Order: sequence, then structure tokens, then C-alpha cells
Amino acid sequence: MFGNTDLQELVFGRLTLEAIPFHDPILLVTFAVVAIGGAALLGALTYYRLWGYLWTEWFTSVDHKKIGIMYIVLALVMLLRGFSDAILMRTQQAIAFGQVEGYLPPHHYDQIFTAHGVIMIFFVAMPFVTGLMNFVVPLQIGARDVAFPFLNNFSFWMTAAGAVTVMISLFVGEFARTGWLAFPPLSGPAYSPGVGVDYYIWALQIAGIGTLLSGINLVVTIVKMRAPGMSIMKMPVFTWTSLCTNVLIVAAFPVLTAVLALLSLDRYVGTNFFSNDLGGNPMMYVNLIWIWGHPEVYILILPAFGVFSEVVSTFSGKRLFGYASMVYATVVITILSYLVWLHHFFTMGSGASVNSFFGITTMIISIPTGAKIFNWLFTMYRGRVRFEVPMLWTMGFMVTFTIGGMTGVLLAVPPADFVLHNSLFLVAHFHNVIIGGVLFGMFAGTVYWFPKAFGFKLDPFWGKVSFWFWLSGFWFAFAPLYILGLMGVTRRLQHFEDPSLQIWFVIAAFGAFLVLCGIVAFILSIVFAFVRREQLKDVTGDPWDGRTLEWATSSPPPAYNFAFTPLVHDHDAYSDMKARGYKRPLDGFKAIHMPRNTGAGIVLAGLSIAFGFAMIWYIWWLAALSFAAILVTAIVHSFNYDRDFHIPVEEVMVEEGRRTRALKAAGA
Ligand SMILES: [Cu+2]
Repeated sequence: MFGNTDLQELVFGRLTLEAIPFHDPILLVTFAVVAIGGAALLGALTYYRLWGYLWTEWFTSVDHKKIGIMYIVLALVMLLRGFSDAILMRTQQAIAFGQVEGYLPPHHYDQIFTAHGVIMIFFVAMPFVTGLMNFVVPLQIGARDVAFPFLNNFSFWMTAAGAVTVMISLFVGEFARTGWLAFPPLSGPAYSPGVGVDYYIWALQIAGIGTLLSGINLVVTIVKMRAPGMSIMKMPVFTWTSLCTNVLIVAAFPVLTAVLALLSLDRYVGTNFFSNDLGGNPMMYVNLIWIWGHPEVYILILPAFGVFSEVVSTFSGKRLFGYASMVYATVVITILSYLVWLHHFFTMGSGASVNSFFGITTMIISIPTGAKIFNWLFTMYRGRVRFEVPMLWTMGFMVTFTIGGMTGVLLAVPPADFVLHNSLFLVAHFHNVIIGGVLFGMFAGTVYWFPKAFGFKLDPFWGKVSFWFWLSGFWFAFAPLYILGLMGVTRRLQHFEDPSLQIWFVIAAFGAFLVLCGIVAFILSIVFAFVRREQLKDVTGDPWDGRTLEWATSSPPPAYNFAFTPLVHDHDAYSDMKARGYKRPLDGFKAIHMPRNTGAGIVLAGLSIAFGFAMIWYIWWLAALSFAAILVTAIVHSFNYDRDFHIPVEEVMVEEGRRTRALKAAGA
């Protein structure tokens, strides 16, 4: 079969049996676990005849609520992968001192920190944020769905396809060893001739299409599909932060696509955009990728800020303090986030004037951010604060993120950054703001809106356990890194000589173990929610005494969200409706126009994986074939006119009647 090298190359490109890591015990064990777990899952789905249900009700669904839930499931699954990489790194750094080499050789360790960063940002934080926005925004603005339902389904599957491409690199070939931003010339063909960087490029390009399209989708939805009366200064704060986030996605992600395309040209056709010679300029790559990279961190944190605004005002039982200043702060942060990117490489040598400019703009960002913190505190002031689980995550955020923000301002001082650049202090800082900010925000939002999505709350006991393990685990894991960074310890080291440092890495490893307990407890809070759903059930549709429009619907909301498009008078639309004595309509229903589910999204994403894999391994016939199939599928779908239907008025009446009766029975 592999006798004739030309034929072999023609058919399999550079893919050979050597690509399968039979020699690596860690990967063999991982493969065995994934294979057995996967087989068990597939077997159970087949045995319980769930494929049909999954295909028609979920995989092909164009319902923003279901797509939102699928994004969050993807984020939680990838969190397990991304966190197992973290545990591998923490244990290696806790033991690899002096004569002890540890169990991860350098080339494997480099892949792990690269994959960890890529997965946590692109396949955990991004799907988490996009999932929450997808589920909540149309409900908050009184819309039936997003502007482009099919595009929404396709965007989700392209994100999932990117995640699958990264996972394939675990068992076929290798992943990049360059760090999560793949700086050239290390990521160029001269220093990374293998498939690792190509996996990186194609996984991000495929997922990037999904992200950009969902960004466009949500911007159009928020601008064009708000309920009557909801002027922009009557939009809920979560919707405002989502609007700014998606504007940043539309502005920043094309830069990532372009810079990765230029790197691909260097790798595939031998151009010299980012090489060290022949006119290439590696720092151009670093500038371009951080022109995307810094807005990216605000793409992640702004929706979390939106979650905290909703949670604080709901659980303080008060209007949000300083609504207008909250909106202005969000817009100012959005604009400034595009003017700070060079603080990621003050050490490039661009001179005092340029560094001072970027140092000052970076410090200025802390002002609108600080304004938000004070607005949340003033909202709680004299409020009847209920410390339900979402509020616990919010309190944890306020303390943790503020400290992370302060170390950020410290790093924004170029002379200080010259000392701390690429040290463990920097690693502690960005985990401080991403875990303490984005992740705590996503957990708060998930616990807050879960009863809206499923009709029952997450288990509060395990929810609280998860919070306390995460909060204590975070500080045990990263406080030592701040200290090690101040002692000059560099990031991304696989082995150490100085034994006096070891105690700090052991404490950090203990912290990672506590976070693992936090993850397990979070999963248990979901499992026990389903087990105890009768006790945790909420028929009112408003388990927290919410203030914004999504709480006016029942839980879970009907596929069409609202039988009648609501009229809005205030950004706390639902509290206002309740104050005006809002009564659910009992008649006057109409048939409702709805888009039909379609399999085109998942098929196109599947073909994109095949195309990416073929490009990575130089299997040109497969690349051409899959590309042609993508074009044909897209064209066929565009001619499929049977794309929508009407829910008959009788069905709407039955649905609304059932809900009105349930509410009455609950005394709501
Ligand atoms: Cu930055």
C-alpha cells in the first residue's frame, strides 16, 4: 500500500502511519479513554434511539435558544479538555526540578500550553459568550429569533468544526508548539515545518468564519429587531454589551483571518511576509495579531459585564445605578480597546513616545471599567441583596477582577512591563481577569438564565460548592505565579533548576486541584438539577423576580418566544410591565411565521473539516473535492425555497392557554 512513494503522496499527501502517536503513552491512554467514552455515548444514543431526536430537534435547529444551549454545551466540553491541559502543566511544573525531568518532554509541553491557550479562548470563552448572547438577546429585545436563523445554525457548526479540528491533532499528527498566538518566525516554515501550525491555522480560520457571521447576525438583530418602544437608551445593559461585543467581532476578526492567511502563504507558497529575511517583518504579524487580540479580550469581558449588571440589579431588587453611565462606559471601553494593542509588546523597542501613548491609553481603560464597579456597588447599596448563586459569582468577580485590573494597570507602565514581560506575573494577570472576569461572568449568567432555558433552577447546593472551590482554587493557583513572576520566573518553562521555587509551584498545583473540584461541582449542579427538577421547578417563568423582558416569557419559552410583540417603556421592561399591571393576552392570537430547520449547516461544517484536514496534510484531491462539495451544498441550499412555515393560530392558542393556566395555578 505504501510501496510507491509518488502514489502514496498523491493519495495521502504527507499523512503516514508515523502521524499516529503510538510511541506516546499519555496520548495512547487519552485515546483509549476518549475511544471508550465515545463508544459508550454513541452506543447509548443508538440504544435509546435518540439520533432522530437529536438531528431534528437540535443539530438542524435554527432556534436561537437551542443554538445558544449547544454553544454552551460545546464550551463546557472543551473546558474539560482545556483544563486537563492546565492540570498536566501544573503537575509538570510542580515536579520538574533539578534531576527530575518530569513526565512531559519539551516538545509535548510546548504543544500543551499552545493548545491550552487556543482552546480556552477560541473554544471555551468564545462559544460561552456567543451561547449566552444567542439565548438571551432576542428574548431581551422582544424578538422571535435572530435576524438570520440559518446563518446562526451554520455559525455554531463552524465553531464546533474548528474545535473538532483541534481535537483531531491530538491523535493524528501534532498541534502547534508556538504559544497560542503562533508568533513568526517560529511559526514559519523554517522553524515549524510540521503540521502543528497548519492545524492551528485551519482550526481558527474555520471557527473564525462562524464567529464573524454570528457577530454580523447579532449586530443586525439588535439594531433591527427590537420591540416597539425599545429605543437604544431603553435596551437592557446585557443587550448593550452584546451590541458592542459584536461590533468588535465584526471589526477585529477579519484582521485575524487576514494575518493567518498571510502566514499560510508563507507556509504554503513560500512568500516572506513574516520571515526574518527577504523583506519579511515578523513584528508586522505581532502587531496585526494583537490588533485582533486585544479587542478579543474585550469581546470576552463585555458580555460578562452585561451579565453582572443584570444579576446585581435583580438580586439587589433595585434599578441598576447609573444606567446611562454604564452604557457610555461600555461604548468608551469598546473604542479604547482598539487603541491599546501595543502594550502586549512594549519590549519591541518602538521608543518612549509610542510606548507612553499605549501605556496611557491602557491605563485610561481602567476608568470606565472602574465606573462600572462603582455602579454595581451603588446598586447593591441599600438594596435587599439576595446571595443566590449568580450573586456569589458576581461578588467573587468584583474582588478577583478588580485585583486583576490593578495588576493590568501596573503592567501598562512600560518600565515595569520591561521587567515583567513574558514572566509568570503576566500569566497570573491575564488568568486573573479572564477567569475572575469572563469565566465567573459566564457561570453567573448560566446559573441566572438556566431556569429560563429549562424551566427549573440549577442545584443551588452544588452551585455554591462550585463557586467556593473556584474562588479559593483560583487564588491558590495564581497568587504564587504573581510572586514567582516578581522573582523573575519566565512563562512556558518545562523544567527548573532553582529548588527554592518549587514550593510555589506545588501550591499552584494544589490550587489547580481545587479548581478541578469546582468544575466537578458545577457539573453536579447540572446533573442534580435534572434529577431534582420537580423540586427546582419554576412555572412562573420568573424565578428570580427579574426586571428585563426575557422574564415576561414562560420557561422554557415557546419556539416563537412571544405570541404578541411586547410594547416597551423602560430598560427594565418586565418590572415596568408588572408595575403597569401587565396581563397575559387571552385572545387575538395570529398564526406565526417561523423558519424551518435545516441540515445544510452541519453538512457544510463537516465538509469544512474535511477541507481543513486535506490542506493540513497536503491531500490536494481531497481539498479540491471537499471545496467543490461546499460550493454545491451552499448553492443547493440557496435554491431550497421550502425554508419557512406557519404555526397555526390554534396551536398558538393551545400553547398560550396552557401557560396562562400554569401561571394561574402557581398564583403568579
Ligand atoms: Cu491587551
